[in-house]
Amino acid sequence: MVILPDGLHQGESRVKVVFSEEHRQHFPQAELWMGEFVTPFERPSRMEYVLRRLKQRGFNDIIAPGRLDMKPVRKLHDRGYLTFLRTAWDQWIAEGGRGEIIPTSFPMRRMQQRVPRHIDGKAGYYTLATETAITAGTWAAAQASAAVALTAQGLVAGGQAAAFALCRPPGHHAATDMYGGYCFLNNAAIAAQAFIDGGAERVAILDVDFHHGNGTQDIFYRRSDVLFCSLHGRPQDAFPYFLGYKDEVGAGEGEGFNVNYPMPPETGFDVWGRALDDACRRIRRYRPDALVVSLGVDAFKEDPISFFRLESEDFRTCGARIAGLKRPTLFVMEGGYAIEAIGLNTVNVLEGFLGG
Ligand code: 6XA
Ligand code: ZN
Repeated sequence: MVILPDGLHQGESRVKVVFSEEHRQHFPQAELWMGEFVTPFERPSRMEYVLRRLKQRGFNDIIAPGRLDMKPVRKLHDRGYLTFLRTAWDQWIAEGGRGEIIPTSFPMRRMQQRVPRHIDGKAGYYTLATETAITAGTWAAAQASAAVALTAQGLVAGGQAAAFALCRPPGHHAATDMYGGYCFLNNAAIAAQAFIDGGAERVAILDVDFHHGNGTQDIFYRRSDVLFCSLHGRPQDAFPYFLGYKDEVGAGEGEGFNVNYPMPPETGFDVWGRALDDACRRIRRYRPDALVVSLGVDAFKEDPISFFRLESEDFRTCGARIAGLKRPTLFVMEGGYAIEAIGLNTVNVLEGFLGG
């Protein structure tokens, strides 16, 4: 039997998975993509592909989340923002909304940053991108997704070496008071906060999703108790476009605790892997009590909305390098849209982590 970091035994103890069927309540019909309304890339069936592969590979310990503890959520997200998410659909319907909520006006340069009363304006105030529609069940699904993250976090805080929060909708673009990029509540950030609230002094978040984790960066930008490292498509060319540069290093107390690795189109594992190694070195030096991995697999070469060139096997190497950090580790699902391959790529990270 191979003894893995921090008490994981290969073949004996697989990573526990937390998952909720409630994600289905969020199923927008349309996403505005290059001038057309298309079926959203972030769709419920993504979860089926991941679950199928998990089960095929023996990850059978799949549990439902407990009730959502709003305490860490309220610590990180703005109160008005949470009220907006909870009430948006009803207000939209009451004010004549017919389809899904897609705002049309935004508080841009030199305009007022005051929350309007009208739902179109309010949604415009709280969003960072219009591809993400809000539907009747969005708030329920977002809460369930955060509950998935917190339940998995509880397993790790309780002594499990690792757990996988199979979250949908994803979270890393959700800022203190903004939704977008398919995200509403920042699941990884909420889990990191829960580690801190449970007594951790330092938590590292490693974001390997193709897109910059602007929301996570925003939430922890002035804090030194959470180190944030993000590998992503450079903002000149990739969503979310307006954050994710190398010179964003944190501010105040948080200076030096935000590390961005923006990379150009066509980046393959040679360059991406070096960035990962650098992030791992920084995380090791930081000596976190726990590690949260924002696990998107859209760095894959066939992802339809991304431009890196990772192969499926590279995700295994990625998992192995994360295991090398020897920290209690929580994996939190983010993006990945090459639908047939997201199961394989996600499970490869977990298997690489387990040493297989
Ligand atoms: C919008 C692209 C949203 C990307 C969402 C994502 N055109 N984030 O995968 O990780
Ligand atoms: Zn992504």
